[in-house]
Amino acid sequence: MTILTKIVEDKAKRIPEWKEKYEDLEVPNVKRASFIAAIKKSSDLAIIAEIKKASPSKGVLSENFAPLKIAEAYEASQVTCISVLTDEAFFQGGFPILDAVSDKVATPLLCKDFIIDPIQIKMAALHGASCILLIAAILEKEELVQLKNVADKYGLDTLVEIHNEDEWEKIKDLSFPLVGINNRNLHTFEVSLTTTLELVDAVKYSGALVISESGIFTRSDVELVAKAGVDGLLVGEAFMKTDSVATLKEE
Ligand code: IGP
Repeated sequence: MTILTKIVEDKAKRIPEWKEKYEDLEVPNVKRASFIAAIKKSSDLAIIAEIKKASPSKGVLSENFAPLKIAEAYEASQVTCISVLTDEAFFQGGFPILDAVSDKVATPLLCKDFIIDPIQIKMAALHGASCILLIAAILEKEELVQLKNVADKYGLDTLVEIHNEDEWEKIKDLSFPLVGINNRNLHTFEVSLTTTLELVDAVKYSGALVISESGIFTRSDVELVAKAGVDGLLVGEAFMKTDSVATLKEE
């Protein structure tokens, strides 16, 4: 069993408890900072900076994890958007973190989780997200359509994530406006920026905005994927470890 399968099994177990807690709550009709609009508006390469305490592949990334301080530092560095890990079991994140960050900053927020059920999208909306992640590797085509519709209903944008040609084939006629190419294989944890280089042309040709996700550490990594034509980057570990948005942004 791969780690991704384990994560999804764990999520499935928690759904009943979340349904009970959140099903009757109304999502207020609030004006959310638009995630996709922020990426479109960014004249430079968009940067989505992630708040991630730990990961199953790397263990704890930040010993003195202070999510609100990180969020403020990200906002001060004028990142385009912020991604907040809300998975507890494997990434030591949580919805309370998303909630607190959304109170603190105006930067559009991505709820970074393994979404398999509409209730999780409601939770993202209730805790201040502007965008949700849908992972093509764990969802059937019909589920992707259904979950995207739920996000639309709550006024949330959707970032759909792919890692290979088959996943692109699965989503390519669904007209997702924002597509992430994950350089990390979530089954094996192997990371290669070649993944972005191989998929970027097809995704761009469809008219979607393209984000290169994971494994970006150096200025030359940035240049490699930027040259390939992506619209933005999603960076976690490099920022969590070095607190260095500037090193990737500066020429
Ligand atoms: C960030 P990195 O290698 O910079 O820390 O990666 C982000 O792309 C990664 O956390 C991620 C992720 C995911 C996490 C991409 N897709 C799906 C959980 C679920």
